[in-house]
Amino acid sequence: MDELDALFDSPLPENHRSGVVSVVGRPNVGKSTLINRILGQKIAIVSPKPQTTRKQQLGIYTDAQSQILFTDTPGLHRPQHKLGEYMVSVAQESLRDADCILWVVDGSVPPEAADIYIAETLNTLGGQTPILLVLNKVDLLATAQIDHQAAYTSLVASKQVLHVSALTGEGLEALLAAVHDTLPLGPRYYPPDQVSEANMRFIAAEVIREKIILHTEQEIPYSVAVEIDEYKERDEETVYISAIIYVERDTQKGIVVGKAGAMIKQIGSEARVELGEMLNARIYLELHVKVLKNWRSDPDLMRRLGYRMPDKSDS
Ligand SMILES: Nc1nc2c(ncn2[C@@H]2O[C@H](COP(=O)(O)OP(=O)(O)OP(=O)(O)O)[C@@H](O)[C@H]2O)c(=O)[nH]1
Ligand SMILES: [Mg+2]
Repeated sequence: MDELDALFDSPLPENHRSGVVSVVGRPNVGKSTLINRILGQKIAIVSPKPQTTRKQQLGIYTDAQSQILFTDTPGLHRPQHKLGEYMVSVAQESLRDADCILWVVDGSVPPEAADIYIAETLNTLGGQTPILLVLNKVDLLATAQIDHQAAYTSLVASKQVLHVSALTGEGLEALLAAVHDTLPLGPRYYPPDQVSEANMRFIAAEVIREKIILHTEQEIPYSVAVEIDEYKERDEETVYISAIIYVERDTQKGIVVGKAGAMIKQIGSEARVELGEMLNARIYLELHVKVLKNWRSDPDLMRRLGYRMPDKSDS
């Protein structure tokens, strides 16, 4: 808290820097984990399964010298349905406005086809924007093991390589310093205590979706969308949330509900605990499961669920 007070109280130095940092990489390399770790709190959901993040999300990091606006993006991959196309376009859009790009890779494994595809995308940007190559998950490398730095650096014209572990925090100070150096001089755009732009309805839907991803297998994590249809602060200590979980098929509904409702109870109780801690309130959470046939292939249904294609126009 003292640190935060100091940020509010002291004037900005003349050489204060700020800017937008696009965090891209293939699914599951740890982009969201990295941003949560840098901010010291969870603003983005995380899972061991790929394609967890679906929308661009801002993570605001403030210190005495700089304000860094990290944009977490969906993992870049070859899309197989309209939702995938949407996710990829969100990530590509984020590259356009960035002052700096963090290309996050899993440094514990060699590049995959998806990494090569991303490197090609980055190379078409023509070197206008500085790219930092971030080899994440170095905690998984045994000391004797060689990392895969050379294999990744050969793919892209990146001046700088950072070795980090989003899990342990190793290397993050050096990463922040390197990002700071790429940013232009600029003001503080957000108050120093603000870490995200997301509202509580969105966060609640995401936390519920994370619990579903963690407890389900195969197609279900990818087929689920969560909509908050009621969010009420009943009093200072109590929040009432009613959410609809959409799946694509009747069989999926059966699995998400579970035997005698066991699965949905488990998902609800984990989401309730986490949201309760976040909001420091007692949460009443009601979950309903509905089938919305093949919504991931239907642009109208996707829009209804909040996945709206970014405007392609240049204006
Ligand atoms: N060992 C280890 N695991 C990590 C590290 N960073 C992330 N992970 C794990 O990697 C998995 C994926 O992390 P996410 O942060 O969801 O990955 P992402 O890149 O945001 O994935 P998408 O949103 O699907 O694109 C999770 O199980 C994390 O716990 C790390 O530094 N070390
Ligand atoms: Mg993510």
